[in-house]
Amino acid sequence: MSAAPSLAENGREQAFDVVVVGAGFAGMYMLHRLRELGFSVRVFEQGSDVGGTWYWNRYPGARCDVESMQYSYSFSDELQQEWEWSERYAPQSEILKYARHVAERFGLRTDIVFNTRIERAEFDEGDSAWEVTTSDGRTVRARFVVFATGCLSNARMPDIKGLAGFAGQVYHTGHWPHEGVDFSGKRVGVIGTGSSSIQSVPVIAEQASHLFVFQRTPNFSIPARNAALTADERDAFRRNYPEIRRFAREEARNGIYAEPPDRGALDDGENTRRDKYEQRWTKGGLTFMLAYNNLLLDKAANDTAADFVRDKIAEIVKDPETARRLQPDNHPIGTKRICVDTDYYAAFNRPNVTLVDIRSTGIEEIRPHAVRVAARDYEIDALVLATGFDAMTGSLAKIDIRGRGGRTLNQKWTEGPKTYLGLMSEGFPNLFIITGPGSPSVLSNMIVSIEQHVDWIADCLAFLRKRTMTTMEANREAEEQWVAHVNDVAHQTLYPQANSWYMGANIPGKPRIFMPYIGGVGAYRKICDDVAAKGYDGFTMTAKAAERVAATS
Ligand code: N01
Repeated sequence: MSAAPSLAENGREQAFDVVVVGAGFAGMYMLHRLRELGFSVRVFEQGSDVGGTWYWNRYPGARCDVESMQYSYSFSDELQQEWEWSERYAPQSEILKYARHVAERFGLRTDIVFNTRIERAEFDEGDSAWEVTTSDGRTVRARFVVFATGCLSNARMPDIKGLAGFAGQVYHTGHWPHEGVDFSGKRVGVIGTGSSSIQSVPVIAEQASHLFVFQRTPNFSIPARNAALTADERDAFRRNYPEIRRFAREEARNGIYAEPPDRGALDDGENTRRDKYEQRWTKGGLTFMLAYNNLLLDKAANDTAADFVRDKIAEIVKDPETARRLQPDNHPIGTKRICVDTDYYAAFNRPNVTLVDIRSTGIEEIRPHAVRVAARDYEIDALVLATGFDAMTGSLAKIDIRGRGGRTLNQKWTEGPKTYLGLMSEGFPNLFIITGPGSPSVLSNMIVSIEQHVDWIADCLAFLRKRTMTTMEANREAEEQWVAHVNDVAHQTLYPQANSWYMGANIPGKPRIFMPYIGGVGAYRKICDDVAAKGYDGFTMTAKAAERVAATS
C-alpha cells in the first residue's frame, strides 16, 4: 500500500488544479480520470479508507440491491474481467474489498488524504479559485472543486425524547462500528423499516434473544434471491459486457441491464398479469418494477403490482394481524425506494420477533432500558436506529460552501436544491457535484451515473484547459429551465404521491421538492452529451482577467 499524502508542507498552503471531496466510488474514479489527463488533484476523505457508503454502512445484512456484476466499474475492461464477485448481490465487506482493490490497482492512495473532513470551501472571485479548509484548519487552493460526497451519506439521528438517556448501546445503520456488534442473548430494538432495517432485521433476529421492530411506515420489499454466482454466470456477464454496459448506459432508465417491459399492466388479463408478477417475484430484485411499463405512471396499473406484493406478505406472515400491519397502504409501490430483502417478512414468524406499530402513536419516549409506545415499555438492551439519511443535499449542507459574493449554498438552496443538470449551481463557479440533485443519481444504478458524471466533468475540464478558460458557471436561465423540467417530469409520475426521502419528506423543515431526475439515465446522458457538443450550452466560460465571453452561442 502506498503512503497517503500529507498536507503538512511547512504550513504553506498547497495548490492543485482540482480538489475532490470524498473517496467513495465517485471520488476514486474522478481522481483516476483527472490524473490520466495530467491534472494535479488532491482528494479529501473523512473516513480512514476508500469506499464511501460501503465504508460506513456495515450493519448486519448490508449488501447491494443491484447485482454486483452490474454494480461495478466499467471503465477498465481488465478490472471487470478479472474481479471475481462471489454472490449475485455482494455483501458490504466484499464491495469494500473491491473498492480497496481499485484503489491499489490504480495507485489512487497517493493522492487521497484520509481522516480529513472538508469544513469550508470559499470561491475567491479575484483569483477564480476555491480555498478549501480542512477539519484540522489547513487550507488548500484549487481552480476547481468536485463534491463526490454521496447521496446517502449524512446519517439522520431521530429527534426522540429520551434518546440521549438510553443506558445501552445505540447504533445507527449508517455509522456501524468497524469491529461489528454481537447481539447474542440481547433484547434489541430496531427503529425504522426502510432498506437498512429490512436487510438487518433477519440477521439480528438470528442473534438476539428478542427483537422489537418499531414501524412507522410499512415498505414494499421484494426477495433478493441472493445466491452464489457460478463460474458460468460470471463468464456470461464477462463475455457480454460490451452490450450489457452499453444498454445500461444508453437505453435503461435506471442503468440496469434487464429485459424492458413492452406493455402496460392493464393490457393483460388478470391471470397473465399474475403470472408475470410471479415470474418477477421468483427472479427477485429491483427489476420487479419492470414487469410493466406504466407501473409508475398509472395508479390503477400500480395497484395491481401493489396488491400482488400485499398478497405475498399475507401468504408469508402467519399471524394475520402482523401481516396486515406489514402491508404498505399509504403509497404506490415503487414511489419510495423499493426494498430488496432476504427473509424479511418471514422473520416475523419467529417467536423472538415482534412488530410494534408506531404509526398512530409514535414513540412516546426512550427510557434508560426501554422504548415506550402507547404507555407500554418494550424492554431492550441495545437500540438500532435504521432511520435513514438527509439524502442528496445533507452532506453538502454540512459544509460551509460560499460562492460569488460570499453567498452560501445553503442560502441559495433554502427552497430546495437548484442545479443545472445536477452538475453545477449558478453562483458557484468551478464547483461540480457528482450525482447531484437534478440528475438521475439515486433512481439509477449509482455506478453507471457516477461514471457518466465523472467522464462529463473530466472532458469538460480538458475542454476548459485547451481553451485557456479559467471559470465555468451555470447560467441562471438554463438552471431555472432545468429545475422546472426536473419538476415537470416528476409530476408526470406517481413518485410525488409518497412522503419519501426523494422529496425531502423525512427531514422536518426540508423543502418538499422531488430531487432526482426521473427522465432516465439514457435520456439524461444524451442531454448532457448534447450540451457538451454545443460547447457547453447553458454554461458561461471565461478566461481569467478577461471580459466574460460565452464559450458558445
Ligand atoms: O432509510 P429510509 P434507510 N421514528 O429513510 C423511519 C439506500 N440503501 O437507511 O418512512 C420512527 O429508507 C422511517 O419511517 P417513515 C436506499 O436507497 C440501499 O433504510 O419516515 N421511525 C423509515 O421507516 C434506501 O432507500 C441499500 O415513516 C422513524 C426508516 O426510519 C436509502 O439508502 C441498503 C423515525 C428510514 O428509512 C435509505 O434507506 C440500505 C422516527 N423518528 C439503504 N425517523 C442497498 O441495498 C425515521 N424513521 C444498496
